[in-house]
Amino acid sequence: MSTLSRSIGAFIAIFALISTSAVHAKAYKAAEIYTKQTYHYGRYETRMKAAKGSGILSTFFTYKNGSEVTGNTWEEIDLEIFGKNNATQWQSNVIIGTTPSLVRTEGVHTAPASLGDDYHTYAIEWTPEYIAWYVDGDQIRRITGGQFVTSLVSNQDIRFNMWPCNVTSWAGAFSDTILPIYQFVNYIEYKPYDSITKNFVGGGFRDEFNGLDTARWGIGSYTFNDNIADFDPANVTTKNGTLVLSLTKEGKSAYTGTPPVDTGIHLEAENFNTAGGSVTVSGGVVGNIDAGEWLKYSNINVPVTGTYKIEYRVASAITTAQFTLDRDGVGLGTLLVPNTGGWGTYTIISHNIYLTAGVQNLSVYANSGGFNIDYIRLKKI
Ligand SMILES: [Ca+2]
Ligand SMILES: [Ca+2]
Repeated sequence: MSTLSRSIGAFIAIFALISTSAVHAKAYKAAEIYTKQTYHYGRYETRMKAAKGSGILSTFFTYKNGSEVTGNTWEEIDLEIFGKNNATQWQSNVIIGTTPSLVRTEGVHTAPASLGDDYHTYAIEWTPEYIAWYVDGDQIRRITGGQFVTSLVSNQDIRFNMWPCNVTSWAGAFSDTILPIYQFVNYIEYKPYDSITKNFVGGGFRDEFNGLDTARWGIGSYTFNDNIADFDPANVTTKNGTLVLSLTKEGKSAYTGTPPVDTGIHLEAENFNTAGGSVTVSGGVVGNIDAGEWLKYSNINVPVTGTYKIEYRVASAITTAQFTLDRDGVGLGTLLVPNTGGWGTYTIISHNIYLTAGVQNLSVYANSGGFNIDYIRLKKI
């Protein structure tokens, strides 16, 4: 967001050359990581559990390093979850312009439930044609064309941070009685965009945060005017395949507990590992699925044993489509796909399936063809 960005500029310009003594200037310690490499058009997906509390932001964004230098073009795409109001709101932004004259488009979105109670899937799609934000597979905002799309021409790095903001009119008033608090991140996945096929393709990366890969990630060690805390490397930790960003009082330790288990799984249907038959992928969905064809998702790690609600976002213009979910070749449950009113009219259908913990292969097998599928999401109930 704007305030962060404005302030980052001021800070980096002034403090980049100053020793780490500046890091210990504030009474609170927050956390940030950023990729050392930069990326371009693609799909950026993460699953994270935001921190709750007024004045707090849990973020996932892309940023052109050096945007903050006066005279440079600013390029940034944000997804920022407010801790205020029980972490039910978040903001989408694109920031462009020539520093310090920035131009922003900001959207504030309300989620159906707190984003601080559980992990959710967040995705940013950045292409030459559009920028879109998704939560749990559902598109929440899309900008098609115009200056906010066409001005993003440079590579950007990927960042996560969690911090307390002193702009109370925007983030709410911070009180240190809520400390310590944490943002938990299960993974980040980047898939580049193929501008010819207009699909997101291989060649990116997925980081499960089984430890912090310091070849990939830099750790924030700075602050800026609107940040009530310093970014302190000590407050970036990983445990059990989870990145933890801590916000603490100075002198207190980072998270020492066991991170909450992420009992949700998000599968974009088009991300199948193998397909049987001649299905097609276009616009982020799989179509032309005929009877006997299937989509296989390999090495899915079911975190705990139990009953999962499994949801499928599907479309069909006929009444006979039907598929079976199978695990390593054994059928688990069959669903009829209703006529949703057209091939481009999507609805979510679901069933409850008992799954045992462990790594397994899940497949969607078309007993009867004639449906399109966008995503599959699993959540333990
Ligand atoms: Ca993980
Ligand atoms: Ca999809």
